[in-house]
Amino acid sequence: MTARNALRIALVVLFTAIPLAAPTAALAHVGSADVFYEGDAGPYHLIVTVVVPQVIPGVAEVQVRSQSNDVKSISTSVTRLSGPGSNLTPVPDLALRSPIDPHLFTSSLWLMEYGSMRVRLAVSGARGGAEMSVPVPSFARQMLPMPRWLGALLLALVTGLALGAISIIGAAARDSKLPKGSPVTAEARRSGRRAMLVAAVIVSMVYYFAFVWWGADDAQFARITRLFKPPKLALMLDGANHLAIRAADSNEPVIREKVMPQLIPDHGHLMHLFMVRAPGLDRMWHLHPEAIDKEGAFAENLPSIEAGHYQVFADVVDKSGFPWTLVGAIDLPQISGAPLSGDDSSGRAEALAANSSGPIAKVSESGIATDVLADGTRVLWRHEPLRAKIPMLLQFIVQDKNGEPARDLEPYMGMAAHAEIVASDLSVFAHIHPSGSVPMAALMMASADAAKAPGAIGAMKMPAGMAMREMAPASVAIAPNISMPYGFPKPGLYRIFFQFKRGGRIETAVFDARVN
Ligand SMILES: [Cu+2]
Repeated sequence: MTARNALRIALVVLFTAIPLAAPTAALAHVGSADVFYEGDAGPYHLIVTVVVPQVIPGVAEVQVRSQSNDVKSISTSVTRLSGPGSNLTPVPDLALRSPIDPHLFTSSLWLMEYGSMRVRLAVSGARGGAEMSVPVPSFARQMLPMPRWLGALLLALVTGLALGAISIIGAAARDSKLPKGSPVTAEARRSGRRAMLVAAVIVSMVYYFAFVWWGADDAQFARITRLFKPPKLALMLDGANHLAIRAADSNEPVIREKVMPQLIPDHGHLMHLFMVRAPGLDRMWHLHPEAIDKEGAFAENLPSIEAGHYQVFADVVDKSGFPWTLVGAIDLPQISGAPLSGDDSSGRAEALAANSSGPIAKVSESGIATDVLADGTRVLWRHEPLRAKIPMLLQFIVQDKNGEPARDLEPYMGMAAHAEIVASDLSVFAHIHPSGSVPMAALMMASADAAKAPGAIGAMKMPAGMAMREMAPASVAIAPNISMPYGFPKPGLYRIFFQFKRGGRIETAVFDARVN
């Protein structure tokens, strides 16, 4: 397989230079594969973006922005997030400091394996050395098709090679026993033809097995690529408000057999279920179904929900720390259920005019959008011009009804805030926090491991905005300025549901964004 892999890598290198067709939907959030993270490596506050490749093996681009002037150098490496090999650090790559912006460091890392990986950063600077790990789900988003011209070229080369080999063997058998300068005898000609026949049979066999091998490898790669498409949800309303939730039978068996039965809690819940009414995105429910068996089936007693067609996203994290978003849809009648309780929440807004070309409501010229909630709470969203594929900080400010900074914010499921970002055509769904797009469960695995890893310098600090319930009582003060690192994956219209907890109540502000 080494030669084959070498060929595949060579082809990957060749093809990544060729512009690709529109990327297909990918999980770990739907259609939003890149990783955004904000946190501390020891004394250094960093914002990290990992642009993941379309195919594996492939090159991930790592960008690190330091908030202080005292970072001297950053080196990066990739290991598994957990399990065998997770503590074996390969030789790190020194990240390049941008000549234009001394706070910006970049490096390119090969992602060779599928699954739950992490990028390790070793920082050195005026305040000593420190380490940080950023979990990165590694998966192929698509199979690169072989261009016809390349297939034809390779076939021509291979045929020429085969014919050349056969004729060389034939000529050798015909001429090698003849004395120098003597004419070719009939006997020599016959032995030449025999040798060519034997050579043809051997070469055909070699080629046959090579093609079988190629086909099997290709099918395996296709299977893995398919596996990492967002799995489908099977949703069924049984009874007045009882929603049964499980992975659909049409998924790869791995999803039902390995992923769903072995989930780990993220923000204290095994599943975060987001139901968004389509096409207007005017109602959003963020619920936490209970696991009802060990096979990965879940159920939720729905609250009162208005009738409509709902797009459903279920965020789960498997035991390797890999985040999956299962996707489904269901038509619901008017449902009357229990009031929301616990961490469950909902948001509502005017329908999003999906194809409106005019300015989007609530986004003012100055780049500050304001949403005033029912109780007078004001939420401001300050943003730079919104451009696709550019890492940015989404900055939110929560104010009381008098416009003063809110002083009574509490952690909501351990975080300062949560934001769900949905594209108007539902092709993108991302669930982010002040620490970024990485699930908290994976972060905990990465930081727990880094703290106990031999040679770890300095204790891991908590990622930005993270306040674990175990460590922080609900009364922990949360600053009213909350920022989240994110990059919109493509141009278009998006709706952002910004969720936070204030005075014991979970609130949801809604913002619309046109990304160019
Ligand atoms: Cu969240």
